[in-house]
Amino acid sequence: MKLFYSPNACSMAIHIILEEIGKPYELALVNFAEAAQYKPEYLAVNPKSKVPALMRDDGTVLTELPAIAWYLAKTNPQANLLPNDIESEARVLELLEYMTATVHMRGYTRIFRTATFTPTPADEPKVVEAGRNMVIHGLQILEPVLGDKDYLLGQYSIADCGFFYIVYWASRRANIPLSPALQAYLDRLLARPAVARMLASEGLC
Ligand SMILES: N[C@@H](CCC(=O)N[C@@H](CS)C(=O)NCC(=O)O)C(=O)O
Repeated sequence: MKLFYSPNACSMAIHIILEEIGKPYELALVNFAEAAQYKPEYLAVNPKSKVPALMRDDGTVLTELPAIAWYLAKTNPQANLLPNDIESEARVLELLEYMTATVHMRGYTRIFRTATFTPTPADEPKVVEAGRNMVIHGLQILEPVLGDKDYLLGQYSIADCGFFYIVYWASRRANIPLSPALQAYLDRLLARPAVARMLASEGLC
């Protein structure tokens, strides 16, 4: 199993899941600073030019964060990263889809890749502002799902591995203040050994 990743990218969610599972895996750095995601070598792995991508032992590649997360949880039931009932699975997929497709793609991407949203540099502050508002709205949608539980579903799951990067980016990349409940949630996740190993491996601590 090989994870194609970039440090501090959303691939960190899958990196955490692999650490939680605890089986041997390889990491392959896709160097965004060198635009490696657009080079033929990586296009042969993932023509979408995105991380995460997971190469399985038979050489086939799985892309899209929610699909990879679900696949890893289902193929490693001993890791207990996905409750074994249809309603919970649907809720986990609902959460991961919202985090990646809405909060990340529509919100954070406006903040981090601003120039791709407007041809007019003078408009960029407005694009960033719109992105920030989308992330803040996303956190307002997701926080009540957490409620006063330790983790989104009560028990720790792949949904929390996804929510980790959403909350971590707010705090460490986008300077978006966290509510006390979300700060406590982030601290809880940071205290997990698998998260600490991921951060160390990605050079983030
Ligand atoms: N929908 C994809 C999105 C992945 C994504 O946007 N990844 C970013 C890193 S956080 C990326 O690879 N960006 C490279 C680029 O757009 O050039 C997923 O869920 O996996």
